[in-house]
Amino acid sequence: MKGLEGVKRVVVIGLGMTGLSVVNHLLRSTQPLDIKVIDTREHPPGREQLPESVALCSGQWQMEWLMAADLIVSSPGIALATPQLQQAATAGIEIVGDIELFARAVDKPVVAITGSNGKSTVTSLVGEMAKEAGINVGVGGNIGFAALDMLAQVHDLYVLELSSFQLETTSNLSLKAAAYLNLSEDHMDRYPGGLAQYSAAKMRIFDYAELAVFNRDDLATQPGADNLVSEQKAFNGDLVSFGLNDGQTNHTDRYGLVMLQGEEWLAVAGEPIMPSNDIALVGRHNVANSLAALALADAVGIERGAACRALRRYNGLAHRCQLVAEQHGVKWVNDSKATNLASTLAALNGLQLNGKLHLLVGGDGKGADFSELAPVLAALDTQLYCFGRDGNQFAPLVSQPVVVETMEQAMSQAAQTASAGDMILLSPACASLDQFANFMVRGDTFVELALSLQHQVGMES
Ligand code: UMA
Ligand code: ADP
Repeated sequence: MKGLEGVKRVVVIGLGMTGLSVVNHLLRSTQPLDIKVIDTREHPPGREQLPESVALCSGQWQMEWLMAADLIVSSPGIALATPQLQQAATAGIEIVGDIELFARAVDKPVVAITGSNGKSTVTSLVGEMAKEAGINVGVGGNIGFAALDMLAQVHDLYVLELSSFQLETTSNLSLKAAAYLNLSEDHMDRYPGGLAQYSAAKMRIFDYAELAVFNRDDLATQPGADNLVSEQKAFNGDLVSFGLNDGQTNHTDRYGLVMLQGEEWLAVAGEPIMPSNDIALVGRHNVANSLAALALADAVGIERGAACRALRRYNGLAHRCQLVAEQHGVKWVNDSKATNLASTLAALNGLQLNGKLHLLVGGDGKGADFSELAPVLAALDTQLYCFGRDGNQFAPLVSQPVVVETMEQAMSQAAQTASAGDMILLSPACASLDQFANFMVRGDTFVELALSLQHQVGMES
């Protein structure tokens, strides 16, 4: 198999979505490989789908397997700093991730997207633009469809969402274009070196990119911005930026906004393309996301007309600021994918309500500092409901928080006090893993309960 020359014994760490895709990818190879899987969970999710020919050790590490491997393929949920992996690395055993295997195997153009927020939105937008142009496109990666599974079918273009975890174990990913959307605090529990270490992982997306797309409203995303980190490779490709202004201060500022007869338009190099109000997605952050998607679409030659049709039509993924119920004048909005502070701030930015905002926050805070939320909440008429393991970290941000254990309790209290004109918004600024299997289950639970509670709005118990 290309990129696996001389490899016989492969140990895959993790049997989630990634681990299983790695095993299936390796099994598609004609090269004789001895594949073993280790997952530290007692009951890893992929067990039932694992072919019998592949040995599994679950609930613990199997150091004998690990130290005898020619190659270790580690899942993104496992930190490279884990002592067992460090021991293998010190012994000179190569450790890669699924995206590195994808990079070694793929033979069609690839564009990739990273950033703290907006990755899935931009990834799916570029996918929609390509489909609209009649291109047979594969869309995957961190978005929830393992990258290697895309290789089981033939595509002419790949759009890849990449997390910092995936980029840490990727070294040779050639890209037609790469976008780094924005940087804000997230996953601090995995980055003891703080934001600089987290950003350095994201910057790796530019290592072999022909074109770098960065955010001129967030210059931390510009190649080389993290020159504090010595291992950063110098970027030699082309550069373009996107931003919520007319740019044009230098040649890289191609994707921006212009005013035309009193109306705001998306523009490329100052040329108006379409009114920003025609974008089906709502919110200022989605204008920025649309510009980034346009830049990537242009880089792979997607016809501009098709790209604009996709922007007019595509109204987004579930669990991102989605209106899911409206009764008695009260809106219930599911933003379960807001798993960090910046995404919650984006949901609150420009929010205009006649009534009160009932904001549900909490879960696994991943070591973040939430104090930036306090002035934003003070400027809105807000009742804050705090739930989950780290819910109490939000309580000091407002004068009269409601602190409960579960999201369900928060929702029933909000339903009792809400009245016409109010919004009940789940935008938790935290991961869900303390109380839910993932953010989708948390969002689905919110929707289910919203649909039953919406009729009880305003009925004090
Ligand atoms: N785990 C163990 N022991 C193991 C292996 C995993 O305890 O031996 C735990 C991890 O710590 C983690 C969980 O199991 O809590 C899942 O880890 P995993 O690496 O097996 O995850 P996958 O099921 O393969 O899903 C991963 C991404 N998950 C993570 O990076 C944690 C998915 O992104 C991604 O969609 C999928 O690969 C396909 O590429 C999810 C995510 O939360 C949506 N990503 C983070 C984010 O977006 O913020 C980075
Ligand atoms: P990601 O894949 O990076 O998590 P998503 O597109 O799934 O990004 O959106 C995650 C959360 O971030 C949602 O709450 C969404 O409303 C918010 N969001 C989307 N784009 C941006 C952006 N450009 N800046 C800030 N928040 C954003």
